[in-house]
Amino acid sequence: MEPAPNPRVGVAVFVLNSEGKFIVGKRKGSHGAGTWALPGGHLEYGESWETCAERETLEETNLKIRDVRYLTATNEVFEAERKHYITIFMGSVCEEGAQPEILEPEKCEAWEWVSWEELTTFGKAGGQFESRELFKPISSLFVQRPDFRV
Ligand code: 8DG
Ligand code: MG
Ligand code: MG
Repeated sequence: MEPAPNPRVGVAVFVLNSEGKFIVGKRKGSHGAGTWALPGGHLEYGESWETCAERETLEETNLKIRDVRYLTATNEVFEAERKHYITIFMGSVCEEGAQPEILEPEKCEAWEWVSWEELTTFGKAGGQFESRELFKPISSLFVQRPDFRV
């Protein structure tokens, strides 16, 4: 058997607007395709969590964020893909009225603004977002950090 791969660090970003809504995107082309996730990506060598959050958000949405802060973290093993992630969830705000752009169309189908309450109804029968599936690390956030709120 192949040696076990090392855990990697993912940084996921809640980008909030003045209404307290944040951006979610439909993933494309990599693991979790078709599911909804936050802007974010892999922590690079030497980077702080804050810098990674700013860089990934800018690369993926063209939004400049501020008040970037640590919120919580999860530990997730994707057995089938033999991937293990520590995910650092960061909070931030964007400029009033700013809108996300799809800068990586090969990785993202759409960006949308949702509230925390709406996010928790993704995939729930009978709800407005019934047909939407959450990226697994986000469902894990609900399980591993049940008291967490943005
Ligand atoms: P990069 O090459 O730009 O560095 O990476 P990426 O292509 O943008 O990576 P990604 O898959 O978007 O994010 C890296 C990992 O971070 C992802 O595979 C698992 C973890 N992660 C979570 N939750 C979230 C989330 O809500 N959004 C994103 N984008 N990543 C997340 O655990
Ligand atoms: Mg990225
Ligand atoms: Mg990404």
